[in-house]
Amino acid sequence: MTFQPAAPASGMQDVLRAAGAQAAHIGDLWNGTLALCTFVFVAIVVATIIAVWCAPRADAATRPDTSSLEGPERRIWHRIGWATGASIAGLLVLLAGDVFTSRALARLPLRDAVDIELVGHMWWWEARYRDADGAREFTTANELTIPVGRPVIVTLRADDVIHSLWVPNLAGKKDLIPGRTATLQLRADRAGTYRGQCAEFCGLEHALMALLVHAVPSDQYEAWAANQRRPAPEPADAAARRGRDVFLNANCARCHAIAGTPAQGSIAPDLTHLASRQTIGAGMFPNNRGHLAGWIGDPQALKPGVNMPANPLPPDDLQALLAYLETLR
Ligand code: HEC
Ligand SMILES: [Cu+2]
Repeated sequence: MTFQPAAPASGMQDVLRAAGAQAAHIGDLWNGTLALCTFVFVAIVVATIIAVWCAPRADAATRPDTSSLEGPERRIWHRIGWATGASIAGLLVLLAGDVFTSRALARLPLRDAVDIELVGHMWWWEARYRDADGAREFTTANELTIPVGRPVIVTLRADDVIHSLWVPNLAGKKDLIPGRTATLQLRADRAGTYRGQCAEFCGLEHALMALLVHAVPSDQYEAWAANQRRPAPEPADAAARRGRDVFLNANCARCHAIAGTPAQGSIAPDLTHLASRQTIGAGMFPNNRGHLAGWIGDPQALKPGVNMPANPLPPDDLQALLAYLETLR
């Protein structure tokens, strides 16, 4: 299989390039830990060199000069005491850094947060944007769009097996455990597309289970959300209309939903606004006609083990179906 990951424009899973408040706290903890450990490492190397340098030397002809060992034992115990104290102090500093980081992470202001329920499936992500007003809710898959500067509460659930969400540029890692819910709070402070990855082995396609997070300015987010709330647009031309019939008559609707049509399957990604996503197959392939055609014809060839059957369609039907899918903006 030739595998060309659909690389996002920025933020290729880089913990050291924080693009949000939570990742910045974790980055600070990392930098502090690295600085302290580097200092300890250098100190130990220097002490070792000094000890080797000053050690008594001998060869066949001369007896070792052990005079440096004849100092009072108290002095050696002193040094051991100091070194032990310094080690404990260093560990306490790390512990304090850890505690303060946890507190900082828990203190993200959450007023006016975007509320997203993210469900891990083998091997894709279902995202429900929740709202106190049920009519404003909508569902999408594999790509989140969030407003820059506004907090996001991601409620995590797993449908089948354990998964883990990790978008390193934005936040730490959190497990999705069947039967439990967890939450991850984050805020993007810089616009960009950040790649996340399932970080807990969840089966055959674990490595091909990515999630893109698009952080965009607030007005762009509102426009995107308003569009996602709308049902799929009515196909404008004959080819797309025929494509919709192909979709509804093939078995696609058993698994997939397209709002505004009779297709209401709920065990696979919602396709209502498929064309507004950059990738297909959980961040794996660019969302274009060629990859869609390959995916629909033989998804196993692109993502072995995937829970979607092959759909050998007559070429005309396939072209019409592709034309229809491209209208799902
Ligand atoms: C048995 C259930 C099932 C059927 C039937 C099915 N699919 Fe899928 N489909 C899936 C699953 C599961 C995925 C997610 C796969 C993954 O990424 O691991 C998927 C993914 C997709 C995607 C990529 C969506 C995304 O955002 O990544 C497209 C497009 C798609 N299917 C189109 C179709 C079409 C068109 C048909 C009918 C010809 C169809 N599917 C039939 C289960 C199904
Ligand atoms: Cu997973």
